[in-house]
Amino acid sequence: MTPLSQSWPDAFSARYRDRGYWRGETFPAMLRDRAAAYPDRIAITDGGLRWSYAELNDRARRFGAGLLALGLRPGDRVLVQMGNIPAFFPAVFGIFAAGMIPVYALPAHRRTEVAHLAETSEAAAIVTQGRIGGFDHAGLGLSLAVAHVIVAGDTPEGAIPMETVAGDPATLPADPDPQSVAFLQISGGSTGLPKLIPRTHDDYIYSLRESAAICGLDRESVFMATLPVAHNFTMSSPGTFGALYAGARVVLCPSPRPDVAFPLIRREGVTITGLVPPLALLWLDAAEREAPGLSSLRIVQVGGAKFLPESARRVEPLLGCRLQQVFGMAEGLVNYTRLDDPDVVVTGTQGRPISQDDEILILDDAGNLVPDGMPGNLLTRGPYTIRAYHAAPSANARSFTEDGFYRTGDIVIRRPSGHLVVQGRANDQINRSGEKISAEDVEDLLLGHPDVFDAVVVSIPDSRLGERACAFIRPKGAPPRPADIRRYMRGREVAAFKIPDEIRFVHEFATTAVGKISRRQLRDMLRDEVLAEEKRKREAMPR
Ligand code: OOB
Repeated sequence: MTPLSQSWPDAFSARYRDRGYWRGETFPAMLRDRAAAYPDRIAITDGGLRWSYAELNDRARRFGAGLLALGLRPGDRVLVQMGNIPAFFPAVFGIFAAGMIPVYALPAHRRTEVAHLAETSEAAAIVTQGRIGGFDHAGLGLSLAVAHVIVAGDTPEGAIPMETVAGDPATLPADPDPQSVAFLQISGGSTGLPKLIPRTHDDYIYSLRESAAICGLDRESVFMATLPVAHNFTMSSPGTFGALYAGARVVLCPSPRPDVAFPLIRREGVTITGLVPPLALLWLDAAEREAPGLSSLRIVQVGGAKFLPESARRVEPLLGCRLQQVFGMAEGLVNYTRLDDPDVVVTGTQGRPISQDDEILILDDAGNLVPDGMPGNLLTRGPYTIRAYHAAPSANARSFTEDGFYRTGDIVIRRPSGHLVVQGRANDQINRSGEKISAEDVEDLLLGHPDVFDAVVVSIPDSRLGERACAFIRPKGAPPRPADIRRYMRGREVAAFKIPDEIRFVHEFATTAVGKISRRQLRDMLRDEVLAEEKRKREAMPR
């Protein structure tokens, strides 16, 4: 097994410890301590079932011991693909308690992505659920090359029902080293399939403890997970883990639709939740039609993709609570607008970093610092930003500078107050409703189609999705139908969000005088063509 590590140079580690960021806390100890401090308070609910902190801790520990009884060993990697169901928490905290490493897949991931994650993490087991939104995840689990497939709920033949994975907590190992890797998150990335992000107990707990403080979470708070629980935003900004850290209650929302989410907020007295911009728009439109009466709600966070000021200004009047913008990344750095920031800052910026020790560099393409107010490439390093991906030497060489700064790929402007305004991406990543799509990954898939000679995928600004993907395809002969291309992609078992929203066929792609053009230039040219065409259409519309 390839060893896992994440380490900072000694001088940095010493500083982060001296300043009280890294306190030697670990996830197994965190849940145990909360269960001891307030055993009877509700930790997790889906609106029906309610687990207290003591019950969640017991379930997690028994499940962790059950993993050991199956023959898994501390250090083993366990893939987790679950939706917003209570079982996610005993699963993940059980894996922690057993000294094993959760690897988080998203519910939208299909065979291509999940098999890639299982393979690169060398997963020994997967914990999943029967179905999410009609898709057979247990079946997907069984098709993978992992030794154990554990399923919450309806369990097909050949898989292990989660409730039967139970052992004696006395067999659990001692708490892990706080500096060791706690889990593997996944990167959005701009090239190929997701990379694995090793986060340590110390660094991640710092980020969620501080996030909980910034959002004013305490034991009376009620955090609702509206977005997928396995995403970094929902997990730690402050997310479900930040809520558990604070001793608050976590409510799991099975669907982000207003007709499901609003009644749950009212019933459970939810005080804070997080959304991506397209969902925020959906909620705002629903609230405009009918006053939602969300009197308990104090904060709606919006992040994952750019939230435009026009929309941001609608949040407080329509939802009756404070807006908080969140600009973060699974690699580390998270920025928040603060609850007491002036309104223009809350609606017009994506926040400022969590930590005094988050170092921010904004550089032009030649690597020179740009002055405040000018757009540039955002680089960062700090007490909870990784220094390397897992087992990815060439990605690491591209994504990190020699002195350990992470190249985020985001173009931002810094205000003199330190608040950042996101302008876009430097590389070819499409941010579709907060789902990150690598243009290269989709082009690779399209090139596998027998009728496709070449393909170029570009992001187009979209009023509903933020950005949508448009594929330009040069066919080998007669162009196939767009529906054939879509069917082909589904057949390749990739996440549905990767299937281009728009497919156009072209005879050839532009070249320069010497007959060559970089894919980057080609994407820019094709995007400009679409934008010019949309502009012509808008202008031709009768007023
Ligand atoms: C969050 O994490 P990831 O890893 O899925 O995606 C990170 C990327 C950023 O590099 C940026 O390109 C984009 O998502 N992004 C935003 C944004 N928040 C994230 N772009 C514009 N405005 C924003 N507010 O998406 C994530 C992780 C933790 C907290 C929140 C979001």
